[in-house]
Amino acid sequence: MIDLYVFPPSPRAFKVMVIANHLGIETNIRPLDLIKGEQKTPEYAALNPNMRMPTLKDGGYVLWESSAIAQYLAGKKPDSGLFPKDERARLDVTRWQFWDVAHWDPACAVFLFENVVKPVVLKSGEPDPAALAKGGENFERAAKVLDAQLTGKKFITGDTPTISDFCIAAPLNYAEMARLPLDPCREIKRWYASMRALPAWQKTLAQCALPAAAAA
Ligand SMILES: N[C@@H](CCC(=O)N[C@@H](CS)C(=O)NCC(=O)O)C(=O)O
Repeated sequence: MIDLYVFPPSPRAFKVMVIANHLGIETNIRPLDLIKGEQKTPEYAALNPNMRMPTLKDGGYVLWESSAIAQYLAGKKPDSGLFPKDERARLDVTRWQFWDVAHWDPACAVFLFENVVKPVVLKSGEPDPAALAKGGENFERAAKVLDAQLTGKKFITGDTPTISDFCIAAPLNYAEMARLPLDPCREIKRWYASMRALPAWQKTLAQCALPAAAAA
């Protein structure tokens, strides 16, 4: 069975867990407590030299980076449509995954860190207004692009969800707590609600002990 090393409260853990659940792939969840520093043990560092999660282990095969793990899981069910076979359709999904890593994930991460991790999880201080102002500019710029892309489409690349939808929607579980500035983004809110309604999404929220009520 596939082992997934994850810190379940993290959106990057959620990304890979929800995709596995949506595809009906059974996984062995290996929780790593980042607060206790469990990612820094020599055993884990041997699997993932970044000492970050998530990491996948399938027999002797080890893979880290959540977006690559998403592709690997989708490859186990090639007919699911989550990572299309057609080259251009596949590149469209890959393009949005790169956009996630380059723009969306870092923009959301500032809000998650300043408004959730720092004051609530680490209790290490108040949110930094300068970081939030800069983060806000980056978030609005990226959110505008995503909102426009979703206009007239059910999902990011068309009528059916792909791994890019799962990856990009994952941080929105924290929209309210992290105070993501989503007010002008009607399409993002509509699309996120449809992702959240998926049975696999609800199952994963429960697995990660996140609230089941809509947050965006
Ligand atoms: N680009 C990586 C990012 C992984 C990452 O930064 N994980 C964080 C938690 S969200 C982590 O494990 N941090 C532990 C640490 O910094 O010690 C991915 O998507 O897999």
